[in-house]
Amino acid sequence: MKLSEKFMWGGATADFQYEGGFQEGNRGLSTHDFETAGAYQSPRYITYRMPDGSVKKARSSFSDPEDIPVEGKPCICEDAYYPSHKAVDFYHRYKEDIALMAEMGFNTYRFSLCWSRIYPTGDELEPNEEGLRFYEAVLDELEKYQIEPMITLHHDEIPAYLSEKYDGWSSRHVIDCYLRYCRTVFERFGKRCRYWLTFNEINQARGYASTGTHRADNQTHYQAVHHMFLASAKAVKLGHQMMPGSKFGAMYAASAIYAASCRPEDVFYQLQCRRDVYFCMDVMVRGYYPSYTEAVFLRKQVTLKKEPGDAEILKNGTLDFISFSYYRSTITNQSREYNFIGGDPNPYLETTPWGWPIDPLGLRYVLNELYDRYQVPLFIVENGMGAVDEPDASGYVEDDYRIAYLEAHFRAMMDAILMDGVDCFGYTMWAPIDLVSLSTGEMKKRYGFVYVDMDDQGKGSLERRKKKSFSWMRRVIETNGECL
Ligand code: BGP
Repeated sequence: MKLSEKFMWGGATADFQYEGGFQEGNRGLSTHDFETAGAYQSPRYITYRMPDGSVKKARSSFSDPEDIPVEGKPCICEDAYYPSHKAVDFYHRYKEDIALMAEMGFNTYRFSLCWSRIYPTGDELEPNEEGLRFYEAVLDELEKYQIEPMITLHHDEIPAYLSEKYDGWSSRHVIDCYLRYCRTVFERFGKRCRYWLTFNEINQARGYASTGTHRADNQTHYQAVHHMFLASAKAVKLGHQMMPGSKFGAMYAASAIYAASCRPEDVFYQLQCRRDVYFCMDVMVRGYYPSYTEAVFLRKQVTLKKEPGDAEILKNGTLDFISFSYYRSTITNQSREYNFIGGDPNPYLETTPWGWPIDPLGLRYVLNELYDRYQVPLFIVENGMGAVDEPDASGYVEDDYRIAYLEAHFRAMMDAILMDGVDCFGYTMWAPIDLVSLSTGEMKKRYGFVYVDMDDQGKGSLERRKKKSFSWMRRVIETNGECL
């Protein structure tokens, strides 16, 4: 059993977890530059300078309205460690890293552009040439090895200035800023990149880092998401006009969602939770708000501010394919509010050291469910196992647990494609080279085929070393999944 020759195999990364160089090449500050720990850790603090020059430190959830910055450039607190600042230094090591990807046989690589590297504040009219040149150099390197790029335009972050000045995506103005940035990169990279993702895990985008808004209420959240929908649809339309043949997706956090029991109430509750998770794709793939939204908004006391023409924009910018991340399945429980990352333990499944249930069949379930629901091509853009890797005396990591995880997920993916008839045209593993974890901000949660010598405080040589899974993956790709 093997996949077609055209199947796309590769890896995926995000700039703030991988790139570093946060003050190089005229890059502007991005929301993640203010996270001293992972995005889901609390308390998180950001520090910024007030208009009178004083420095304030506040929880990034901004529970106290007094803490909301009014004006002024955000500043970094000197006594804290910020994982995004150095990350694992792809900025200086991209040649070495891409050579490793080529050695594994990747024919695609998904990476995100840092918006504030290209438009440092996000609000200026002219792009930063140095930022564009960096990504051009990355694309040159990929071309050298015939690795097809897939670019994420927005991976859970926005220029910090747009957050401070406009409260991020809660402002409609940010759509214009995003479109200007898209136009620039389409113009510059359009001939070299066919696959584009407008947003990463848009159904999970909530809070300061990913939406840039300082307010956590439902009204602000859904208004911000509405603006992201419009921005995505406009980018898709523009991209299709500027780059004939280009394909657009948006990335969505998927999970097989199981009911707590066969009690009809539990099953019905699970259906409601699934709608919460599918909501974004329903709008972006079908091009309109689904009928159930009305009841949801009523329950959540949300009244969206829409402008005439919004419905038309959504209709004219639907996605060509769906890309998604799959790490785990989840169990819903009516007595607790549904939380995609949490959920009750599943007695039938083992978990990773971070408690994420390992459920390969859940991947086959998700592939089938998505394809049944939308009938558009699918791409698994993130999947992998976060584990604690212990190098032996020579520095070698025998990551058999990772091989077992991937092998089981590849079998499930191949069953969905070859036996169930699902149209899934690619897989990029998260993350081929160790990088900083999004949820915890740690280095010890590692995903890669390549070990990076760096610890949770950013100390280490940054040397890259192949793990056991490296040659295993090369063989899988070489044989298109025949040898697992
Ligand atoms: C996804 C994000 C990635 C990545 C991954 C793994 O939600 O798109 O950026 O980090 O999850 O999560 P973590 O790093 O928290 O283990």
